[in-house]
Amino acid sequence: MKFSSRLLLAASIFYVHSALSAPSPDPKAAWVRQGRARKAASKIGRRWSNETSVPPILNSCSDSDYTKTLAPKVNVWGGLTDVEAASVTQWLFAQPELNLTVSDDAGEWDNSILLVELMHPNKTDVLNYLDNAGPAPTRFAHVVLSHRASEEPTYEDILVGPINASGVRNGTTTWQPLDYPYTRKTAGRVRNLDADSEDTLYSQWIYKISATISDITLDLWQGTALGHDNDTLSIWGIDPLWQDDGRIVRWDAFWSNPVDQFDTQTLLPLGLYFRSDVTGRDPSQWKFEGWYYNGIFYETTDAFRNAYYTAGFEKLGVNVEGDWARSDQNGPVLPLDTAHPPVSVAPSGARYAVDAESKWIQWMDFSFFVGYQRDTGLSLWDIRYKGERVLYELGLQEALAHYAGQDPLQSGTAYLDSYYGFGPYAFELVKGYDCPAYATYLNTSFYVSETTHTHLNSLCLFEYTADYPLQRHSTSDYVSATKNTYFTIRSVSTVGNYDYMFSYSFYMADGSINVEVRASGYIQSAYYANNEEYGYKIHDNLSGSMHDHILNFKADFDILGTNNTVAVVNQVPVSQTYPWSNGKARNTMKLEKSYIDSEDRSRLFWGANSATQYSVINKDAVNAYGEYRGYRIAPSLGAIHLTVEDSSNLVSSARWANHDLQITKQHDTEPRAAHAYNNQDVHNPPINFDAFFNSENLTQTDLVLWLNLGMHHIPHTGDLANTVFSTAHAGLSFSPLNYLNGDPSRQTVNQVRINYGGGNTSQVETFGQQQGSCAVEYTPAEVDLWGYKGDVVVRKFPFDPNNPFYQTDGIV
Ligand SMILES: *[C@@H]1O[C@H](CO)[C@@H](O)[C@H](O)[C@H]1NC(C)=O
Ligand SMILES: *[C@@H]1O[C@H](CO)[C@@H](O)[C@H](O)[C@H]1NC(C)=O
Ligand SMILES: *[C@@H]1O[C@H](CO)[C@@H](O)[C@H](O)[C@H]1NC(C)=O
Ligand SMILES: *[C@@H]1O[C@H](CO)[C@@H](O)[C@H](O)[C@H]1NC(C)=O
Ligand SMILES: *[C@@H]1O[C@H](CO)[C@@H](O)[C@H](O)[C@H]1NC(C)=O
Ligand SMILES: *[C@@H]1O[C@H](CO)[C@@H](O)[C@H](O)[C@H]1NC(C)=O
Ligand SMILES: *[C@@H]1O[C@H](CO)[C@@H](O)[C@H](O)[C@H]1NC(C)=O
Ligand SMILES: *[C@@H]1O[C@H](CO)[C@@H](O)[C@H](O)[C@H]1NC(C)=O
Ligand SMILES: *[C@@H]1O[C@H](CO)[C@@H](O)[C@H](O)[C@H]1NC(C)=O
Ligand SMILES: *[C@@H]1O[C@H](CO)[C@@H](O)[C@H](O)[C@H]1NC(C)=O
Ligand SMILES: CC(=O)N[C@H]1CO[C@H](CO)[C@@H](O)[C@@H]1O
Ligand SMILES: [Cu+2]
Repeated sequence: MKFSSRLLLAASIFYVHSALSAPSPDPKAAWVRQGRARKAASKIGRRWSNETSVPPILNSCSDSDYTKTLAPKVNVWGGLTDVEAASVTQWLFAQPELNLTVSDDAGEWDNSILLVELMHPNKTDVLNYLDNAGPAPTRFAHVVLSHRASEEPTYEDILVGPINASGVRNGTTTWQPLDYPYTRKTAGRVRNLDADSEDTLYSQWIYKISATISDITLDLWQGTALGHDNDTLSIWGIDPLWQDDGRIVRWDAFWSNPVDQFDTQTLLPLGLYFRSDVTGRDPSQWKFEGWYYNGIFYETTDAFRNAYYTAGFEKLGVNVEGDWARSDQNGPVLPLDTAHPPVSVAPSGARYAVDAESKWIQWMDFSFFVGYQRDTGLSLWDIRYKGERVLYELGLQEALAHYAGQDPLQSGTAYLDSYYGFGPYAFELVKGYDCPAYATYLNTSFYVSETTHTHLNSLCLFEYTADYPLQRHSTSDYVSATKNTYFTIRSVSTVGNYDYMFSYSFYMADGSINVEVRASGYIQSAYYANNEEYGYKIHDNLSGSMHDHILNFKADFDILGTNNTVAVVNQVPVSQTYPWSNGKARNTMKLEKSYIDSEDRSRLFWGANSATQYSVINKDAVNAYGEYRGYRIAPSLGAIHLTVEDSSNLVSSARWANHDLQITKQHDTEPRAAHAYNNQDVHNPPINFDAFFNSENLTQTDLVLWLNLGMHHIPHTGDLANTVFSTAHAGLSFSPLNYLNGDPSRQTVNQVRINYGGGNTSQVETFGQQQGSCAVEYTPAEVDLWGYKGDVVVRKFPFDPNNPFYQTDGIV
């Protein structure tokens, strides 16, 4: 443990004022006075009516002191209740044809339950409920089964329902194969390439191959990978597996083990690779197919061994863990760096309302529901601005990390991370680091092995005031400026070596919504040899393996109704003659306006020089000046697509990755761009995004935008020990376009106009800002991090709601 005592920061108390409305002879004294009074008056847990027009009086410094509210409707994306999940689980075990074994007892030839979660209802039914006072959609559970009691193991998606708050309804609840949301119709089944346990794979295959050259591994690296406690090497390889010509082929590589708790393995490649054909479930039928070392492929172990023991064989160096690979403080302490840096505080407490149980959030003129799923983690639903729905759904679909290299391991790596899932890896946030200390934290849950794991404090909500104003203007007699305050909901998922931070931000100021993703954590590096064309040399024998991160987001816009159109406004250079130009052409520019009318023309790029504006508009909704009301869609940074064309690794499993933005007509049968098991059958994946494009008319109909964000990541020395969020960053912005008749930010009182002249100030206008301020003790700004707990687990079969326990290692 790094901390030797509880972090308690003593008692320097300072006072924060939100604003002053009038000149004060001794402002400091006034802050102190008001601060004390306000603090004494602070209350926890007020209720705020769902009518936004009733302004609550806020005057507390407490952190999670949000206003409690009640969602206007049931959150139909909010997940199963504990009772529902337990009931469905129990019911599944009672269905003899499913032939299920409890996960803890299941071996690699037994069927088991991988997932029980809420099936998202169809949009058609939800809109009827939200907008037409129809009934709440019938609830179903989405269940994933692992059929391993078979020579041809499969994953199987099924639907179980109807269910209600009491759970399954004996007699009426049934299960059915689920394939309506997938483009491939195989009764919800997709083959399972991972049915054999790691134990079998390693003990019966990988370690046996490693043993055939343990003399060489000892000689090269003073280590072995044999499955013994004293192993200092590990072996692992490509994802997805090669799936060509009906064969399943692995490439594996040797890596050094970390020598301490730091997760350094992906920085310690050793440069030796082997190929094996592992088609089928019988290891005796698997075939070893060769070694690759320093640019040479050896078809047999004998060939490799003979070469190795031949004089002149070049033995390459080792990557050795050191402080360069550890994320702790390292190097001389910078001037004054031990002093505490500035912190942000919320002197009036939270200015938002939350229904924590329903996960419905209201901030200023925005409101939305929060959804959460195993595959994709956080999603936002029914996002409204000034009472009107702007987006029905906004959320991650898939995250791809596509590597390249001269070696087969980097060349063969193209992680599709929803296979691992963003939900299970959204760990507890670090207060004061991942989010401001005063943020509100919510839990998220996911199902694994007949339990529900809850990641405590894994979503955060907070307001933040940017370090630059939203608006300002100076003249010779006044200056005006407006604070730039926004609201963010955030989660972080650590999928293996990488940490992805997802932030959705709302700007009261102008009504815009931003989507941001940042990446940190450990890179997957390459062995240096021969990889010059695929990265920089970043350590002794290490190459920063080039890769593209591409993350696909679904944005189901509904601008003033579901019938929308995508408008394109292109700024072009022209040579134009005007009635007043003496017959001479003037070199100038103008706008070319058009619409995306068909799925035949809806797979798009942002365009050169940022000269193309895309927006979602409603041709049946014009503003006071006759322009169509809409939202503009623009990249703010790193809105990129995959460099690799027709990837040999991915084949048809990530056809969403090669454009910047793509538009389809909304269908309940096309809810997601990718399936968690697309990597199990890349030639014929459960969801092939190409199949969404079938020439449908996109004029004034319900549209979905599929938007890619990412980074072309060529790691350099600064990626060691970890990639940093500041540069590995991408974002999109959705902003009102002729949507309102003016700039809505003029509504905020958090602006000032100062009239001045002749060296004097004659007026400070603060528009009725709360003079309120409160004493902020330093301690609450610095969180007590000894409350960090990890996951809490509740057993579902048998259902044992009263005995939760803490566990962090049973996560699949
Ligand atoms: C507020 O809640 C009440 C009671 O739940 C409901 O009748 C009313 O329609 C809601 N108002 C809005 C604006 O959602
Ligand atoms: C049920 O699964 C077991 C393994 O758990 C298997 O041995 C058995 O053959 C299966 N029964 C049927 C009817 O498929
Ligand atoms: C959702 O819509 C699809 C496609 O229309 C349909 O097959 C399916 O039964 C619907 N699901 C529910 C729960 O109504
Ligand atoms: C669930 O449905 C069953 C059967 O229709 C009904 O008896 C029960 O009251 C319902 N439970 C709830 C909480 O609505
Ligand atoms: C439904 O059946 C299960 C056993 O299959 C039983 O444990 C449960 O109590 C029943 N539920 C209802 C509401 O009858
Ligand atoms: C590692 O342990 C195995 C048995 O557990 C032993 O045979 C072997 O000699 C050990 N290797 C080294 C390098 O110590
Ligand atoms: C998160 O879970 C913990 C433990 O179950 C609970 O005490 C806490 O109230 C939950 N937080 C919220 C915001 O629901
Ligand atoms: C959308 O447009 C279609 C075709 O013009 C029309 O039939 C439908 O009623 C419209 N839908 C809505 C919700 O306005
Ligand atoms: C799409 O539908 C609109 C309105 O129904 C029609 O005017 C237009 O010609 C259609 N576009 C295409 C490409 O078929
Ligand atoms: C500004 O204030 C000073 C000092 O109070 C005063 O002497 C001067 O006349 C003022 N000037 C104007 C233009 O009001
Ligand atoms: C090719 C290369 O740069 N090899 C280096 C590997 O690392 C050792 C030190 O660990 C160096 O001595 C080698 O030159
Ligand atoms: Cu990266």
